Amino acid sequence: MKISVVKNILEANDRIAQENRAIFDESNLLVINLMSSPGAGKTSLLEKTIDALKNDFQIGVIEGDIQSSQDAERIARKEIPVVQINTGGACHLDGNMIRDTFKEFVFDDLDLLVVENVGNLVCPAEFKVGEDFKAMILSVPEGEDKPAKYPLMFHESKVLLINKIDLAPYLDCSVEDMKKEALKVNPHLTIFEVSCKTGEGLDSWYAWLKDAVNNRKSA
Ligand SMILES: Nc1nc2c(ncn2[C@@H]2O[C@H](COP(=O)(O)OP(=O)(O)OP(=O)(O)O)[C@@H](O)[C@H]2O)c(=O)[nH]1
Ligand SMILES: [Mg+2]
Ligand SMILES: [Zn+2]
Repeated sequence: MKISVVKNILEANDRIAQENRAIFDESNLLVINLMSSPGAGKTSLLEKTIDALKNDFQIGVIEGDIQSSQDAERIARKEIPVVQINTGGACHLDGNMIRDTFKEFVFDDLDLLVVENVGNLVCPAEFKVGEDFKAMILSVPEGEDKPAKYPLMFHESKVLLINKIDLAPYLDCSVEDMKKEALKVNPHLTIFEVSCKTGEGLDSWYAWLKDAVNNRKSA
């Protein structure tokens, strides 16, 4: 009985996500659902990515947090459209919450919409919001055992950014092993090794993302 209740919630959410998707499709908008545990660097990656690509594309951001608007304030400094969702306790975003932000955006004016999910390595991976794909960050201090212990997010993501590689020399953690462990869970992952602090590795991510936005626009 319990299992069927959970299944119904996920099925209902999938339907709403599909409706969101149809609306994004009308504007050929690339939508990324960005996930990670708290503090892995989602907002830092967004700040860097906006700086690098804001002359090429119109970017919008939806910030999801349990409480506070600090992340939205960081993004608003970049002078791009941003909406903060406060889930008031819920530890992930769902399709309905995303839909509630639609009145704040003009999607025809955007090329890329990034949804920064609530910091949580578990259930955000279960809920679609209408995204083209999920991307996740694993930061070096979290350790190389995370893909094996929290496999769903790695399994559901198309892109993995291994962030904070600048810290690797100070930790007993090998970026190579992190990569290997992630690929064991999902051999199809596209992986970038980056530091949002030093900027190392970010150029390949920007180039990949530019292609993804352009492909979406011409689809
Ligand atoms: N050394 C180092 N620190 C980083 C790097 N990227 C982010 N940080 C720091 O990590 C902390 C958390 O970064 P955020 O970007 O706020 O992380 P987040 O995933 O958005 O956090 P939540 O939204 O709270 O889940 C901040 O103090 C950042 O400055 C990095 O590549 N190297
Ligand atoms: Mg954040
Ligand atoms: Zn949750």
